[in-house]
Amino acid sequence: MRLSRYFIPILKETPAEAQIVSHRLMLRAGMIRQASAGIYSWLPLGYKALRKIEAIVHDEQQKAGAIPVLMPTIQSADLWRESGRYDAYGPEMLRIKDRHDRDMLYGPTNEEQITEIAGAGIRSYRDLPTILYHIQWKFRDEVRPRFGIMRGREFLMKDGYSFDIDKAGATHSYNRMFVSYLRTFERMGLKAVPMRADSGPIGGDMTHEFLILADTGESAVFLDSDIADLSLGADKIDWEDAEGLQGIVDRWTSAYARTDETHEEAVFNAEVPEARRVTARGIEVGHIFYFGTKYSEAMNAKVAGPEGSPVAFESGSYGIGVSRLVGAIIEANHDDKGMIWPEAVAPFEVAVINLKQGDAEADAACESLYDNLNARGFDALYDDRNERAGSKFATIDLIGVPWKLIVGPRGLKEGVVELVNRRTGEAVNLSPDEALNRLSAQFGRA
Ligand code: 5CA
Repeated sequence: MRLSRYFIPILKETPAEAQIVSHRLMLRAGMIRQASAGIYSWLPLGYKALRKIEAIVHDEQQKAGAIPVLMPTIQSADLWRESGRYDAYGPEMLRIKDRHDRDMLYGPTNEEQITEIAGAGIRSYRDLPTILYHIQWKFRDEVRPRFGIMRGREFLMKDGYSFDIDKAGATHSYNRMFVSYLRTFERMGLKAVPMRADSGPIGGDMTHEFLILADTGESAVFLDSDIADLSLGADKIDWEDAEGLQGIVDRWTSAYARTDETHEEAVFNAEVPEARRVTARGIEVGHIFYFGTKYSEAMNAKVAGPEGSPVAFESGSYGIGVSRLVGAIIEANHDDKGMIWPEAVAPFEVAVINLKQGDAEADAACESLYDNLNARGFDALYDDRNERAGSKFATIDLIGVPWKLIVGPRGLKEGVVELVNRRTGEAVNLSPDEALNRLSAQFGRA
């Protein structure tokens, strides 16, 4: 993309209404624009970040065995009457009437919709497990939408739902999603800690929230520092190996990690040595939940069991806050100049900065680098504007491009361009070819 032709409506002033850094930076960098309270348009740069995050979520869901579908945003109230949640949901649900005076709603989640689909379509226990998911917009009429897209009223969620014949199968599905979430967040360059969540009226201990530690998080969290040091790494996962997955889940749930909803001070103090006790704040980016036959019983969604008689599905639901992740990643990756995108989710991976636009040699070198980056599969941004160098750096650093290729007449005389890392500030002079090869190696695109 050529910056001169792109649409990044950058704000000069820091918007007064934004209380947290991710909201401020997203507004300043022209990533989003508020349409009404808690409802945002995604402008080109924000939309690009959102799509990158979405692509990783899709990929990791499917690797773990989940199948993508797409359900509507508008649902029939009758479905929700079957589960009993139409009345129970309260004012957070946006209720709509169509022209025939039928009650409709803008979906806040899709348990009912998917249970109806599974009940109608899955015939035999032999077809299980089945995990279906979609990435779709949700609406919740939050009392206090705030922090930009972090707590919106309209937001993008990945919600998945598992269908099994018994508790053992449902546990395997739950563990698949648990491990898939660890991989998903790690791949985005995030440290997300699974924490025991509040299981509410359903009971049981199979519900976890995944939180990113950040000072601006909405939840207070209490954890054993040991868990923050865990990482999954690039180990190949055998998704069919129920015991192996259980082992990973056990390892990640053995140390104390809870939000204020489930925190017990006495247990914390007894289980965790003082030096390892961490009290912090966190942003909830995922929530997984086993709920057994709650919806399948209520909605009569059954499958032929091994003895032939119909058995209600054992299910769980698995959410990821896809749009919230954009904000969460910025909260965890920024400095006083702006955002610092992790390479895996960076809207632009490399910026070519022309220090002297209009200089024949500098222009030609930049065009060539830009073409080569595109040919090698990079998401490259060429700052070809007629601006001072300082203003170009300010823009590129604000939008957090992880690598800069700085090109000017002086360097070109020596045959070099400067390759600079946004996070470390480390800079090296290299020939254009060497710089391209260095980047290809860095991104594994050699
Ligand atoms: N049905 C279940 C799982 S599919 C469910 O809806 N869970 S949830 O309520 O926890 O939402 C899943 C994720 O969506 C949360 O972990 C959070 O990351 C994100 N989320 C929830 N509410 C909002 C909101 N108002 N704005 C942005 N993201 C949100």
